[in-house]
Amino acid sequence: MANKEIIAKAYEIAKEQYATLGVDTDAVLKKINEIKISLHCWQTDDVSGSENPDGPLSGGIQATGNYPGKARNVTEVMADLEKVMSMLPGKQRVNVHALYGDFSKGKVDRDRISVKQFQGWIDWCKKQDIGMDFNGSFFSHPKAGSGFTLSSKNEEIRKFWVEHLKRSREIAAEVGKQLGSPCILNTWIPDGSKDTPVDRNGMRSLLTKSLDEGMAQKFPKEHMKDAVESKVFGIGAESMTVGSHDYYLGYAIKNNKLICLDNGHFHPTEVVGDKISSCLQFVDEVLLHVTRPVRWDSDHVVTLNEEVQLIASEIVRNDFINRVNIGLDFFDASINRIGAYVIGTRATQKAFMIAMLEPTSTLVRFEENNQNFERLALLEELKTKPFGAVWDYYCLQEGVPIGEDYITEIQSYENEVLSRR
Ligand code: RNT
Ligand code: ZN
Repeated sequence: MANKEIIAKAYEIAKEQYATLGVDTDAVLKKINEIKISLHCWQTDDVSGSENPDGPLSGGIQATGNYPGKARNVTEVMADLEKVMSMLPGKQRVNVHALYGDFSKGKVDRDRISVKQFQGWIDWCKKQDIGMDFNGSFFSHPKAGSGFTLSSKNEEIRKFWVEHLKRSREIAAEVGKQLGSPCILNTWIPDGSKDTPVDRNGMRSLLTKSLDEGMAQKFPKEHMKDAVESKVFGIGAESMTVGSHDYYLGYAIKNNKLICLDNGHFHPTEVVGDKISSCLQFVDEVLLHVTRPVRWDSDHVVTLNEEVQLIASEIVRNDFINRVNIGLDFFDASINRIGAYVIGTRATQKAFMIAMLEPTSTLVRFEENNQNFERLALLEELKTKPFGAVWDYYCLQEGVPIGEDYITEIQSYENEVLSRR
């Protein structure tokens, strides 16, 4: 167990070291609480959901592994998320997929869902005193079996998914209204083609038609905001994705929507950190899906790496905190799932804290004076400043496990709760 006195002492030393760079660590400890991360509910159960938990996951995404103890119903999903939040400093939000409704009073299809199936989530969020985001689920469903949903040339199928989009937006608006915090409704569809398609334009025209129809109803932005999420490829849709980045960025700009940037959805050397200041020239807000792409998989548990660091640094440097909504998107079925959340969320929070501990104005001055050696040197030196001491002290202040102490806590939860499932 971490020694609290040592943590406090280490913080005092770190504080002095950062002060010599012109950085006020006490101010950082306050500001870091402005970062609210939306916890995706789907890491609890490998994107199974409550609608058809034993059905196959489809739509070009895959959760690999069979670590025991996954949540088997919404009650367990909530219990696991409560456990996760008890080990995280600061306040989070929760991000719910339409797959995770309460269908105990009868199953309704995706074109029939309403707030009724999600009132339990809203009430739970009220109890946790957190905001909630929402997603329509355009996969793991027989009507998505052909690989096309909103861009389907089958009119019955296309209409079905348009109705799902409409209903998802209505639910989101009600969520935001009841919770007094805007609900971000993200739309991602798996539509794409395994092999080289011929009528790319036809599919994209249909997608535009469907989005226009599905999003025709206006809601106050205090209640809900639409985001659209692009992707470069999916498993079984390697040759073309209807909702590509060009497509959705254009749609978002033209229709005043949020663009959702998932950092697992781009070519490997493209970085989302570079896209934020580009997109924010033309859209009001961005939604992030923070993840860790590894080879073909876009959804490994987030770790503190350069990619995530650039995302956080760009947001903090430019004071974009109120224009960037931060969500997570990963699903690893091969390790303790609670542990996956705690690692991934803390890694994201750490990236933001490191960004806040940067003497940005000094670096910008170097840059503007063409002192690029000095800029590179300071960026390198910052990497080994005692960030960890500030982080540990933050956890101490927040009353959550310090450093690796969460390992034993998660092991106990595994022994007492997860292993009994
Ligand atoms: C898939 C997208 C999408 C999903 C979730 C489950 O590639 O990233 O965000 O992961 O909606
Ligand atoms: Zn995503």
